[in-house]
Amino acid sequence: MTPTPRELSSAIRFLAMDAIARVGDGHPGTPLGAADICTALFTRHLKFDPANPRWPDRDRFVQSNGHGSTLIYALLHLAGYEAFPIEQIKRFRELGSHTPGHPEYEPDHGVEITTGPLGQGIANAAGMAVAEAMLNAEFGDDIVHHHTYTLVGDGCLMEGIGHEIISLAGHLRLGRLIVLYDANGMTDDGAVAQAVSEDYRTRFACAGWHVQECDGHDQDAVAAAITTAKLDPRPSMIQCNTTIGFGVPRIQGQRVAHGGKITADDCTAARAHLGWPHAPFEIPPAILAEWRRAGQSGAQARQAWQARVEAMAPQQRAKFERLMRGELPAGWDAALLDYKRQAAKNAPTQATVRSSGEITRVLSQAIPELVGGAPDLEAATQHKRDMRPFTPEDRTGRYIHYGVREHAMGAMMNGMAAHGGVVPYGATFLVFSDYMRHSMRLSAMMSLPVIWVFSHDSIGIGRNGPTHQPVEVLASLRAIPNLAVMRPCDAVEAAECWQLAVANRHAPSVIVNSRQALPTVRGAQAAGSDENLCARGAYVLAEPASGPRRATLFATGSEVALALQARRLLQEQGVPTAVVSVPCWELFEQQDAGYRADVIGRGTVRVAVEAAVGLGWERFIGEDGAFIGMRSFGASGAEDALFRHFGITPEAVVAAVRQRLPVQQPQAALAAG
Ligand SMILES: Cc1ncc(C[n+]2csc(CCOP(=O)(O)OP(=O)(O)O)c2C)c(N)n1
Repeated sequence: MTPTPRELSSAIRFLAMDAIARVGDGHPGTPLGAADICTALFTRHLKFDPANPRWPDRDRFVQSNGHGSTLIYALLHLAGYEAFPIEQIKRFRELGSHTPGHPEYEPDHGVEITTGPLGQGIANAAGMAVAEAMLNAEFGDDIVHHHTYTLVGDGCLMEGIGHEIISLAGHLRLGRLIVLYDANGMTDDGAVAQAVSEDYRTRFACAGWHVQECDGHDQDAVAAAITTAKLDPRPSMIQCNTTIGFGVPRIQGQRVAHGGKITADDCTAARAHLGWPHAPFEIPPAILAEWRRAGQSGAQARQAWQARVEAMAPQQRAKFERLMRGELPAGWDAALLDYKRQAAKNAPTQATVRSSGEITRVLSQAIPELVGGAPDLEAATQHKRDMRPFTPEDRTGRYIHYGVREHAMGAMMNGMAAHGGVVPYGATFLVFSDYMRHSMRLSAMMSLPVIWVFSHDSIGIGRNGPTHQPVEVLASLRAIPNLAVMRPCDAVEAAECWQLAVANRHAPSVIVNSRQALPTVRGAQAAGSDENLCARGAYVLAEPASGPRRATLFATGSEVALALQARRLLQEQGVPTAVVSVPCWELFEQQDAGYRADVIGRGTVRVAVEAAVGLGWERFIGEDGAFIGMRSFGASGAEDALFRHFGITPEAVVAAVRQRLPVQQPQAALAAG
């Protein structure tokens, strides 16, 4: 007999419940409450093929309320994903399992993105929908036409990032984005009404969304609403009214259902309540078969799609397949190298943010899939250049006007990178990176190739004052594992940092630029060679003019020129001094010990200079070295006045070196002794 819809969703409920009961913790409320919504989606709508999890034209499913992760694990198991046999469900939350506490990005196994920090998932989904719309515009419905579904709870909609996305996705008319809102009226603290009084339906509607409401436990109603949603050109929100913890008599509809413990008695009571006589982790064959049938239903569509890809014009097909592999066009960096050579030759004195903007113009011509944006800072960051905007009317544009929405930009870029087929970068002021810090952290955790570009990187911005002058941000970004934080010192290094960032398709990069003009210091050195010195993370920019090195000055970005001035003064005073440019700590740490030792110059007096707090510089300067930088927030004033006021000057560097130089015995005295 064909299983009933309720039996299909009960399979999810009991897998989730038994997994949570077994390990002793987890969040039962979401999987129990949203099981019917997801059953309707997976068995009647979702276009996917568990045998080919990476099928480019699959629908994307993002469980934004990641705390209820047993829901997606149960779905992946039931649908037949290889990495999710029943043993994995039993190993929920165990070290090394595919079933960690929150879903972790595993595109080879059906987990499209890491979720857990509430609101990220819905924003990732919007980014995926943007990528889909762009690729659809280029390759047509036959090759790219899929939906992005995201299951969200109240938490995702309460978060500010959720609101940014509602607003922007509505504006951009991301019609193939469908939000399934698990409206259970509960959060961890209890009733949503304790903290919310607006009507979400109205909120979505006035942002330009298509809005429906249905009984989230009526699978026919949910499936019908999805059908209607697909037909509407606007993004859709379906408010699915549910009971949190559905099916467990003690907890359903209660606050405790959100994250409370599930006992053996609860499991027994739920079995009686829902008519599920089966043992823990046992799914009756007929029910499993029906789920597997749903899992296999996409195979034919995928094969038909594959045939259409094979019938594409060879050039178009080659491009599509290259994009899907995440490869860059052949020779993508030729024009960039040319830019670098020109910069070395012309030695401009200009802000690195200007160079960075010029570079994006070069790169956007060489890499058509480059997708840019800056949250309302187009003029200040200059990274739009010739790019046309991506709008509801024109999906071929590659520049997104995010509006003043850093959170949205950050998480959408992650979504785009996870979707594939586009290369996202986003630019804003360094001090506002904190608004997207969580997205940055997640990009590093997932190793997504997102390029985070910043400008206005220090007190060098001058009169805008301490609110806009980052001092602690470099240190805090450097603390994020797997994130290459690069701070170029001139146009040449800017080109090198961009080359590294774009080439790295397996991790995110950060490029931090100055607002103030900086001289080209790599001119002569870079003129004769295309070698990317920034790839080493740190390198000797200037050797001592004569004699063995006695002092080593480390600097990044705008302070490299300052260090060179200090070196000149020291050389005049007879102190052989080297200057080391340190564009990227992360890359330097990957060099071999011999190279690092050569650069660091132990046994010499070591001074680092950076217009930021000194946290972490000990690794370069050792315990006896000096750090010249910021010890407080900045201030409003002229750039030059600020550098003097905070003691970040060549003279201060010279004084710090001289204080630390061992007294040299006169030669005559040594000989006599
Ligand atoms: C940014 C963020 N803040 C806080 C949390 C902790 N947290 C996890 S779930 C949750 C409540 C979410 O409520 P809801 O989305 O309604 O989930 P439900 O109660 O339906 O399971 C909170 C506060 C989090 N994961 N992310």
